[in-house]
Parts: sequence; C-alpha cells; structure tokens
Amino acid sequence: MTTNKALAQWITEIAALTQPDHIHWVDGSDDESARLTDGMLADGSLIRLNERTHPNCFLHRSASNDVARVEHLTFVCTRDKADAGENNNWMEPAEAHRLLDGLYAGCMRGRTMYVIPYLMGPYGSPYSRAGVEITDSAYVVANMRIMARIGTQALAHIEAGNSFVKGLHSIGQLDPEQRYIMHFPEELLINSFGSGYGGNALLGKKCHALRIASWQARTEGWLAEHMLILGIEDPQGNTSYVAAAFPSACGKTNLAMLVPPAAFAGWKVWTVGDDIAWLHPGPDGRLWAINPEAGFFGVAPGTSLKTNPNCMRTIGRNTIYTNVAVTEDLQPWWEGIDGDKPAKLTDWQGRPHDPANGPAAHPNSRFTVAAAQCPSYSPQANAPEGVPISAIIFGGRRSTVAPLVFEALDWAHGVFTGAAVASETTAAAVGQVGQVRRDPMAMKPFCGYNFGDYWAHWLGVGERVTRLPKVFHVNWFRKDADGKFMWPGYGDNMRVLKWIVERCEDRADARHTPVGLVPHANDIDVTGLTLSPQTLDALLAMDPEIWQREVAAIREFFGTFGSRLPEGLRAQVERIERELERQRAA
Ligand code: GTP
Ligand code: SPV
Ligand code: MN
Repeated sequence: MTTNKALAQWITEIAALTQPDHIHWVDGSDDESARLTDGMLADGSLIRLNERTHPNCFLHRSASNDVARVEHLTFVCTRDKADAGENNNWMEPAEAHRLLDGLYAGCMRGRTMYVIPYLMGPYGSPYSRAGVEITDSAYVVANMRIMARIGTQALAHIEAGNSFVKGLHSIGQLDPEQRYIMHFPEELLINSFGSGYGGNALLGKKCHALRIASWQARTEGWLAEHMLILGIEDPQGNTSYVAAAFPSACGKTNLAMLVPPAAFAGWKVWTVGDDIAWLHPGPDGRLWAINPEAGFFGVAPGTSLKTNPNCMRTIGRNTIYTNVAVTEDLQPWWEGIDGDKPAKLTDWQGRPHDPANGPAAHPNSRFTVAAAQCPSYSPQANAPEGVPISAIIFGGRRSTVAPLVFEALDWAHGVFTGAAVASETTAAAVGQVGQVRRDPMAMKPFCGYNFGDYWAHWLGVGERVTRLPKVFHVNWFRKDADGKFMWPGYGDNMRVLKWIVERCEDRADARHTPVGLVPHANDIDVTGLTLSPQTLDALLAMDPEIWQREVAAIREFFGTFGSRLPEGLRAQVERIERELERQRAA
C-alpha cells in the first residue's frame, strides 16, 4: 500500500472497476521475481531455455495476433482535436473513457492486479520521472522489472511528493477487435487494453517516455525523443556523445553497441541508451541527455556475433526472449544468428518449423535484458546530469535517395532534415512492411501532440540553447540495382561516426549541396574496407533531380499540417527548391 493519497485512491477506484481477485504491490525484489517466474513457468506463459547455454533465460510466445505495436489502434485523446494533430489518431476524451471503462469493467476477475511503481531515468536525477502501471499480466511485470527501475525505491520517489503518470493495462481477451492504446496527456494518463506486447503493454516505454513525456517536454522546454545515446572515445581518450533517431527496427540498438573495425585501434563506443533519450538544456548551454530506460527491448533477427557482438554477449543470460524460435536443446534461434540453420527448429508459434509457414522467429521477435549486462555499457549511463550531446543524427531505411551521410547547414535546417525523414516500414508495427513513409524525427508513432507544434518546439530549442549540437542525416540501407545493401553497415558505421565527430571539432572537410554538407570520398576513413570507389561515390551522391522530386514530396507532406506548420520549415523548403533549381539550370 502507499501513503500517497492520490495513488491510493486511484488504486481503489481501478480495483472497484476491474474487480481483481488479488492486488499485488510490486516491490521489485529478487524474491518476488522468482515467485512470479515460477508462476509463469507453471502456467506455461514462460518456457525455461537451456540452463547450461543460457542461464536464467526464458521464452514467451505471445498470441499470434499480438506481435507488434498497433499504430491504427493507438490514440491521443486531447480536448482539442487539433492538439493531437494529423500525425495521431484522436478520440474525444469522454468518449474514449466511456469505451475503455466499458472494457475494463470486471476485466480482472479471476486475475491478480499488479501495481508497479516505476522510475524512468537514473535514481537521483532531476530529469527522472515516475509512473505507476497497473497490469494483469505477470509477463509485463517481468519485462518492466528489466526495462525500468521498479518497486520500493520508485514508490518512495512518488511518496516524496513527485508527480507520476498513471498507466492502466489489461490484456483483456487479447482480441485485436477490442484493443486500444489510449493516451490522455492532459490527465497524465494511459489506458491500454487487449494487447500484451512490447510498446502496447510496457507502458513506461513508448506510452510514457515518448507520447506523454513529449507533451510534458514541450510545455517544460525539453525534448523526449526516440533516440539512442552513445559515447565515442577517440584514441586520445576524449569521449563525445551523440544521440541518434532512427525509426523502429532501423538500427538504433546496433549503433548504440557498435564495435569499431580492426583498423580503428584505440576507438571505442560506449552505450548509454538504445531507444529513448530525454534531452534537457544544461547550465553550460549544451543539451544533456539521459536514457530513461534501464534495459533493452531489442530486435532479435539479424543479431549475431558478426553484426552485434556486444549484444550477443549481453543476451546470453538473465534474458526474456519473446517470439524467437528454439533449437532441439532449447537454445533461442532466429534468422541471421551465427552458425548453420539447424535441421530441426520449433518456430515462434511452437510448431515444428516449416519454411512454408514463414521465418522460424517472428521478424519482430525480441529480447528483454538489463542494460547493465552490456559490455559497452557506459560508466556515465547513470549520471544524474546525463551526458552532453555534440551531435544529433537522424536516419531512415531508404534503398534510394538518401546518401550515406550529410550534415545540416544549421539548426533550423537540421530541424527540417529531421522533419523530412522518410523510411521503409518494418515489422515493429502491424501493417505492410517496406512502404516508404514520412517518419519525422523517427517519432511518427510516438509524438504525443501535433507535429506542427512539435517542429515549432524544436525550432524554439534552437533559440534557447546556446551551444547547439550539429545535426546529421545517415542512411545505412542504400541498395544497388541487384537489391543488395551498398554499405557494409554495423561496425563499419564507425567510419561515418568518425567523420561526424571530426565535423563537430572542425577537423573534417565537406562539400556544400542545397540539401546539406556531404563528405568527399576521401573524407571517409575506409582503411581496411573493401569498397569500390564507384560504390562510395554512389553512396555519397546527391542528385539534384532526385532531390527536386523528394523536396516536392516533403512540401506536400508539410502541407498536411496547415497553419500549424512553422514558418521556419516553410522557409527551408523554399530555399532548397530555389537552390536545387539554380543547380539544375547551371
Ligand atoms: P527498435 O527497437 O524497433 O526501435 O529498433 P532499432 O532501431 O533499435 O533497430 P535494431 O538495431 O534492432 O536493428 C533492426 C534491424 O536492422 C536488425 O535486423 C539489424 O540487424 C538491422 N540493422 C541494424 N543496423 C544495420 C546496418 O547498419 N546495416 C544493415 N544492413 N542492417 C542493419
Ligand atoms: C519500437 O517499435 O520502436 C520499439 C519496440 O522499440 S516497442 O517497445 O514495441 O515499441
Ligand atoms: Mn524503438
């Protein structure tokens, strides 16, 4: 129980509505965790993996219709529809409450209601924020325990008088027809029903740390972003920090844990966060970032000792796997993992694997693991003040158009570059995969308010922050005529990071184009890399005609935000159009 009256009253109210058999206040202890795990092993919601090869690792198979975020069922319920914006589904708050309260009525009969006090951000940080998630899923408790700081200490933070976000979650009947992820930013409230998966159900993550926090950040003058945070240590021992926003399943976890290629002796990448960054203007005029999360909920397919050795060394123990395949001796398996494909596999739905049924592991299968287990976990990851950000990187998954890397001309152009991000859709959300869509700042699914107001807020940060980070755009996913990736990616992305760090220190060259500053081929350190000069030229090409079409598409997209589109972005479109036309005519 709790001494916080508002919290106690809310719990009483929700218990009366949902009618659970038991109420369990989660304290976050090892004992409690062991008891919950035993319960899930007994009821089949967890399967113990090979204890010799993967100690304390478990598999969870979700319902086959509940395997990803559901953007079409995710709503932002503000009093004024225009505050949610074209970028969000909207429902009138009273109507949304009626609908959800109807679904919640009696939904926990025969179940236990878990109350999870949690803190997003390091203990003792002025930037950390509390929440309380009510859930009827023990699997959610087990995941929240890894992803956030939960239990007694978080409750003490709330009882000390700090505000908290309320999140009510029930798996309901796991019926996709009765599934809603609802946000009430004006009430600091989240209502989630009918899904047990990832961002739909672990409410501290996307619902709180992005949708609600982005709303709070706007009114309070900071930024809540879908960004990894990493430190780059050079051979002299200087570390610069960068934050990078790529859409879901577009490489954040991989970049955050990068191992530099052999030719980069003395360079080292430190992981601060892999998915979410909260950025605050600091007393020294720089932007300082904390990772509000404590764990990684990462994409399994494609992860191997070749692509992400630090990750493989992180997920060998104390890890919950969701929707991966398993070998005969109960080791987790997915497409892209090291070694030959075993002859016998059990697929993510528990059937003998038959390639006719699709991949053995679900393309959005995931691991949940404590960040502290990562060999590259930064010693600064829990610093209450965060880390100072030298560069912000935007990126997307584009088989064409976007070059390997370019730098924005200034902050306002950087905001344009982020707002213009487009990316091919992935399995992280339900829907068609591989469709190019605009995903501004990688926040299309996560911005809790009108994108027009959001971009105005970003432009405003440029007025208030005196030592602004430089802004860059990257694309690891360019393809050649045969559909093959042109850039090796993964560890070799270090070559691009190095140019970025050097640009921040005015030590590297670039050529000016209307779209941004692009490295010359010899500005990228390709020591030890086999890449033809033609391929590198193609990766760094900026074709004015292709970009004229791209900017026309950006202009049209911006147009959908009407009068909420800030003048500063309209001016960027016009400048680039003018300069591209001049370049084409020359
Ligand atoms: P979310 O957790 O959904 O936000 O995803 P994320 O942005 O953290 O993406 P992640 O690093 O998990 O990568 C997603 C997929 O892209 C995986 O299958 C990776 O193997 C693949 N990937 C990551 N980086 C690269 C890269 O540099 N090149 C190529 N070709 N693929 C990459
Ligand atoms: C994403 O989709 O961007 C994720 C996974 O990081 S989830 O937690 O499901 O949102
Ligand atoms: Mn993500």
